[in-house]
Amino acid sequence: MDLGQSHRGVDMGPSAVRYADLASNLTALGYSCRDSGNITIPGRYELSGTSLRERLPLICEGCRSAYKLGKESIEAGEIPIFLGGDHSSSVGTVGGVTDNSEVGLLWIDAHGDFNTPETSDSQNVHGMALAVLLGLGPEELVNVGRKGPKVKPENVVLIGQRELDDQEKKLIRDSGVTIYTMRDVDEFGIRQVVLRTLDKLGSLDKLHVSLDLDVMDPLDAPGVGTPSQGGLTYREGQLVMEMLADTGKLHSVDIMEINPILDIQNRTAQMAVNLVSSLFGKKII
Ligand code: 4U7
Ligand code: MN
Ligand code: MN
Ligand code: MN
Repeated sequence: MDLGQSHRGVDMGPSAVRYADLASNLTALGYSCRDSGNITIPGRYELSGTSLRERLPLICEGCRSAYKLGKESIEAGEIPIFLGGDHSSSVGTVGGVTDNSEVGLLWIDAHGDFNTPETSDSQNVHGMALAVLLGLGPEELVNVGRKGPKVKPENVVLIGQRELDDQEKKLIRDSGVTIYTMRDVDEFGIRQVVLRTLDKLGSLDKLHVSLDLDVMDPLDAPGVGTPSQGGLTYREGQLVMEMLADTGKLHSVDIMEINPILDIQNRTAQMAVNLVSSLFGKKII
């Protein structure tokens, strides 16, 4: 899905990640891997405009499909990996994987995605996804899959932010979520940030990782629609994933916002595959 923002091409993210051999990397780690194909959004190419009002019903439709697939995958005992697409898809994916149980949510992103239609200058839904999951924003999106908020603020940790809008900052502060911005990464180091995150979510035995590739430094991961200087280095990203793998609590994963049109030789998709491999337990030695 590319409806949650304004650059075309992010709907090709899943193809780029498949091309970078996600499936065979997981198989090499000893997993069996099932690709359930793409979610199509009927009517997407007949859209005439870009207004939120016009796009919202289609975004809800896509999120409902993702919700259903996520719920079914969890019920089948799998660890679903959702390939975006823009980050608005996570309204569906996170909803689906939290249908049966309480799950800790890690939102790893250059941005907070905590806007509402009232605070957002861009009106892009990918910048509202986390707020929606906490119950703020358009009612039809908040109620995708099941009514109301999908996660509790005390179960949410954001990591890697460096670009927050003014009103968004206030919403984040008032919400009760935990946030470790790039300043925290600079001051404490990424290892300490992950340790504190795991401590905060320590009472939960399931973790959903929502990875927006724009959290990485755009010099390493140029294939994203909203790049932001000063991101995580490749090694920092790898350590986050390795430490999360060590918990044995991985429940589900989003790989979001890869735009192959803006990428250089599929570098960002390749990085995503390397990060996911570490998240699934790949070790250097
Ligand atoms: B992403 C932004 F204004 N905050 O709301 C907005 F800076 O999913 C960016 O994290 C949102 O990539 C980025 O449009 C959404 C902007
Ligand atoms: Mn995002
Ligand atoms: Mn982002
Ligand atoms: Mn983005």
